[in-house]
Amino acid sequence: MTTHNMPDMDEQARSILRGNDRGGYTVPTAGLYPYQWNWDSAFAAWGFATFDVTRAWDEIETLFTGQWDNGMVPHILFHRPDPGYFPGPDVWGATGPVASSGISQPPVAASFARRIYDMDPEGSLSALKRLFPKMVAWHQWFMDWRLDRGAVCITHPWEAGRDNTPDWDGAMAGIDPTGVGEYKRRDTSHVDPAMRPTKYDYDRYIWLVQLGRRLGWDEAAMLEQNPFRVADPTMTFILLRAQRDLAILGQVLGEDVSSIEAAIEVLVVGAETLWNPELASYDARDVRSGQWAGCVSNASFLNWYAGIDHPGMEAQYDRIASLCKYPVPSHDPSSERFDAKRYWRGPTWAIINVLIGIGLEERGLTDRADALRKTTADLIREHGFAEYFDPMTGDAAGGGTFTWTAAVWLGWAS
Ligand code: 2M8
Repeated sequence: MTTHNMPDMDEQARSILRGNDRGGYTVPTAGLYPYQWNWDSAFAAWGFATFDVTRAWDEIETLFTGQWDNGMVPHILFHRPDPGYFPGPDVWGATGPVASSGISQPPVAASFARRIYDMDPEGSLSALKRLFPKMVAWHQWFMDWRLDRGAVCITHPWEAGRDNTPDWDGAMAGIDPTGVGEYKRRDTSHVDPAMRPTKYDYDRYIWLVQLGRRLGWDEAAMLEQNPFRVADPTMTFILLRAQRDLAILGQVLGEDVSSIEAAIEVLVVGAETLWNPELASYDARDVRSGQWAGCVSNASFLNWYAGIDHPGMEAQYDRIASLCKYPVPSHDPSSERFDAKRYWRGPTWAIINVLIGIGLEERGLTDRADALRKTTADLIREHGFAEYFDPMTGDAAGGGTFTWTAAVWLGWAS
């Protein structure tokens, strides 16, 4: 086979972004995910910014057209109906300005806004001015409704973005999905079911959507009645980092950032409530039962990204990284719940690697940061722009031509 006609990796990544562009927003991958997803979009914006800053800001501005009156920015915006995805807008029954889901996702947008601003301050200023108050309102929604001892809680596994991670197994076992009814999944017609969540998981995902809908997506009612409430390292570390980045952007704009600074202090305290001393790691905490998840996940290592540290975390990182060829696995390979190809129960995700890599670098753990960047680049070069990867073999898994993997290539790995 000749390779001289193959477009180079940068060009492949750019053409994935262009190919997944639906006009003002980008789908994660055609077929499997035909809508605008919240954190995928922020990564997409960063990827676009490497060659088209205007398009980058359009992506984030389109995301914020879906913002609710209470500040929440939904995890999916259903701009155009598509029967290829379940559950669609009719199942969610949410009533925002754009048809949407009723839950949110990790708020990485402000952090990528800061990166994009740094790439082109002049070309970014007007969009940044429009977005700043909207980002403040979104972050405040988390502070108002989702804190437990200062850590950020999720009300649905989809909210953390790590859908079927073992982190939620305890809380999921507490849900009795009787009465969920018949429904037809679409994900397993797009990709190998062995790489997706099980029916046990989906029954509970849909049951939680039905509950939220019955409660009118009212946060006060959900706080009272939703059995699923887990303090989550993904949300806590990512919001903490996003608040720090937003405070810096606010200063650039000459805004008063004292309330953001106060929120940072609350979240720093909250992050420490996720330290599980027996596990010697950051962990998820089931707020309803008071139980630890007992899981070292890739989200556990977002502490450096959030600007916090704990003795023992470097050793924990080295242990996990030594257990597979392509770290960072989404679950501890030495655990019996590890499953190398099943989505968030083992596979390596380029988007989490970049966030961990940024944190390692900033913490001065440069050897680890360089090594992680190199193995992530090898993964993508050798196995393609996949949704996720088997951490042992590097095999591509899930969907292909994936937007956020292309964005990570352009922004960091290449
Ligand atoms: C996955 O989640 C969606 C539900 O939101 C799904 O499986 O249908 C997760 O990996 C999530 O983190 C991601 O944002 C989404 C789109 O890439 O897919």
